[in-house]
Amino acid sequence: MNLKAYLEARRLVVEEALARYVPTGSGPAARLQEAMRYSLLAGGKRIRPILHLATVEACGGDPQECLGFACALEMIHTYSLIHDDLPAMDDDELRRGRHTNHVVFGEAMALLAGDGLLTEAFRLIAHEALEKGLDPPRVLRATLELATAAGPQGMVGGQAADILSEGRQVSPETLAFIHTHKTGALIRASVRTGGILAGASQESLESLTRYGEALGLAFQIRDDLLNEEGDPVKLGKAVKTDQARGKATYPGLFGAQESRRRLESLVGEAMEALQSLGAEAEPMRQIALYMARRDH
Ligand code: GRG
Repeated sequence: MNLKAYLEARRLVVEEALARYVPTGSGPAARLQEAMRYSLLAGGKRIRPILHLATVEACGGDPQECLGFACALEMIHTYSLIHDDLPAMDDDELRRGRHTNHVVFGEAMALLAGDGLLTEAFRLIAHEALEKGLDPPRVLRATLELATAAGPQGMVGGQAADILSEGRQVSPETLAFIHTHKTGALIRASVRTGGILAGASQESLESLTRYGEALGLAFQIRDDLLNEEGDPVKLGKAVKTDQARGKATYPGLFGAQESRRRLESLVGEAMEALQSLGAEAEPMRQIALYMARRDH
């Protein structure tokens, strides 16, 4: 299969749905809607919704039914980027090749745009489930999984640990906590919720979990390496910022060579986890291989 064409086709489906689900607003709060759309529709790889839809298909589900859930994942991811870029956090001025949300809309509106996207994500899930008559226990399980991954037991907890570790020498255990929570949790959930909504068996869910966990960590290690040696134009954001801020990173703790070795071995683990799934899981396999070589 041609992964580039697959990713591009899926990206377009997601883009179109996102623009529809978060419409241009009117009235006194129209600026908020504009701020939400500014970051949400600023490009980005859309890897979380694409992973979700690929998993739904690999497990025999209907991706059309899960498009709302896929977009909710991207909305939560975008909220986290807006808040992460704020002066109180990483204080970044460039994201997805354009000025960060607070630079354009001001800090108060950027905070609210993040809040709006996070809340809207869960509203969208409930709305789509009712509208499409989805199986309530599956939707509830997937929603619980997503909320756990995004909240203090997942991404928010990882971000807190990351901030609390800035400028300190961290142990390999703390670094693993930061990576698996800050980035890994939402990627793992993108995969697992696809399986849950598609009605995957317990055995398949266990395989999906191993795949999602390996992929999540691989994604973050690649991100760390790109921050050290990537091209800021391709990345659409500044590089070498981790070291300057005293961030805990994989290459910082283990060196670039060991990071690359670990990345390759995680991709191998992800591929192995999919062995029990059939040909329908080919896009998931290709996405795992892409993780090790992505340049943005
Ligand atoms: C503020 C609650 C809160 C969490 C922030 C996402 C995040 C947690 C921090 C972003 C900082 C960062 C560089 C994390 C590393 C991995 C990551 C999430 C990179 C950005 O995701 P991509 O590469 O971005 O999928 P695009 O723009 O392609 O969507």
